[in-house]
Amino acid sequence: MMRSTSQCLVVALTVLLFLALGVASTLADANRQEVRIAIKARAFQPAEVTVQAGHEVVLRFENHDVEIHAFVPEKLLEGVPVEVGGSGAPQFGDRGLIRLLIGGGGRAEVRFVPRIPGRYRYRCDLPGHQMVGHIRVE
Ligand SMILES: [Cu+2]
Repeated sequence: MMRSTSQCLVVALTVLLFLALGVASTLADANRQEVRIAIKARAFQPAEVTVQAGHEVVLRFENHDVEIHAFVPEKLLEGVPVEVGGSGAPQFGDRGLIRLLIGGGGRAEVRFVPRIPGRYRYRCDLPGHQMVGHIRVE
């Protein structure tokens, strides 16, 4: 009886160890990609960035304009878990992040793991802005 209890304990501890290692490796994704996108004079710069599928991406938006802008992903983040940080104001819908407002001089970051390769459009939907950018997932 004692023996099987200690065997169970060893198995349980081993499972916990693997879980902990898994969590740690997720938190410290060695292939995490940080992408800086400046917003200046009603334009996303650079207008296109490339990231790798399957690894965490951190999009860092820096709004250098005085006016407010928005990050509106068209398909990229549909059904994708997203973490938003910084001074942005995110709006979520049934299928995830639909819009992130970034005030004048503001900074905001969007973390997610892209899964499906493709070239995804995003835009700023504020009246008259006509700002478009692309995120290529390879
Ligand atoms: Cu704008």
